[in-house]
Amino acid sequence: MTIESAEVVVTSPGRNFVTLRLTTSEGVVGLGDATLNGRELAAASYLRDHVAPLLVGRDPHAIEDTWQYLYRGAYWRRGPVTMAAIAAVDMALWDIKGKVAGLPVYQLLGGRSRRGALAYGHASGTTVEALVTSIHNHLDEGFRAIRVQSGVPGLGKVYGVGHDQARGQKYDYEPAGRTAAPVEETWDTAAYLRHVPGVFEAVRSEFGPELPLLHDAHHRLTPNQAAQLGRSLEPYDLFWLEDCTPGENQEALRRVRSQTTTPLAIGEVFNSVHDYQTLITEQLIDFVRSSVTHAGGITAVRKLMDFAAIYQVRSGFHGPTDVSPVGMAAALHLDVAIHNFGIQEYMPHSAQTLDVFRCGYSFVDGLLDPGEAPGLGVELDLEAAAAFEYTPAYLPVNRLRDGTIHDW
Ligand code: CS2
Ligand code: MG
Repeated sequence: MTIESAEVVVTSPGRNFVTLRLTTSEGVVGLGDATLNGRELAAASYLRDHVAPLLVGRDPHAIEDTWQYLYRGAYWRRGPVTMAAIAAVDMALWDIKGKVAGLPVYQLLGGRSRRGALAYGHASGTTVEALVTSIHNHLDEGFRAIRVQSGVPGLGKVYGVGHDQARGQKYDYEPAGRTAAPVEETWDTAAYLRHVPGVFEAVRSEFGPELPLLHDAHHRLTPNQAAQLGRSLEPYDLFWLEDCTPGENQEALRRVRSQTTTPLAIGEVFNSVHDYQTLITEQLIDFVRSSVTHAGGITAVRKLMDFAAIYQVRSGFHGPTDVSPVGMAAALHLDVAIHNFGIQEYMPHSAQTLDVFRCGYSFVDGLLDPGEAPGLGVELDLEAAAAFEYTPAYLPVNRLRDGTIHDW
């Protein structure tokens, strides 16, 4: 059996997705996700123009060799575009291998280590009252862990806060705006640091001490500000504080870690184990945030998590709607198989998206499960996909009140 065709499908059912579709000489189809929010066409071109021609004729079972061939053979290593493209190939090959074996991918990764993957949902509100309603909505939907994001008095739109929902309304927040250029938002760290502890005080008094609560600072703080926030949130016993400070400077986390016991999660913008090396070996973080889509695929993320296990660092894979259902499925197969699982982010995709990507995974009683279909368990409806043309969409840009560009 060989790879007979490699097709890149860019579709946009409500938001843009990049999917690699491999077909073997025996007609087995494998899918992989290469969606890079705001830079989708770069990943699509890397795959279509530079990788797809090299795949035709290769043995689809040679997953490790293909990964090394694409990583070392590119010469220019790492980076979000390269690693999303390699991830898509890797996922598609695992999908094929599972389908040929007649087994769900998690069985090829060592079988189940747990009944299902604990998921967390995204609650938000422009006010504390709206946030409380959103948390109730997520509990009603079956979530047993909740990410809490709030508006900040005096600021307009801020990261992670969708439109306020009434009781029973579903959360919907796609940050990438379909505009010719990124929307600009205003940020004020001091106002945010003053406001957040009170938000968690209100949430804890409404929902009690046991509900696992998470918060995403989205790369916006200096190490010292991150330490200040981590310490101010200790009374509220967070499951994790995410992206408290830009993690590229891994040593910066030494300062944060020395000042607070609030658990730390970092890495959704990382794409290689090298981005984590100091963070993991010095135990500066508690959770690895990469998605399978952005960090080189199942092969690479499994190795990353085996490395993290030595230092008792657990998984918390990135799972927003800009990871496609194929990327989410790939994460779920790892989630149920690896020993050092932590939690799985889960922003349910829209009905429009699920008309294009037919998924075999499920969310029941707070747990996600990849299902028992052979391979990854997701099918791509090409006809439905063709109905949704790519539309440029950009993530917002943040500026401080004086106009200085800041991390969004
Ligand atoms: C966020 C992401 O889910 C998260 O933790 O940081 O939603 C992030 O904003 C988006 O993936 C950007 O496309
Ligand atoms: Mg995040």
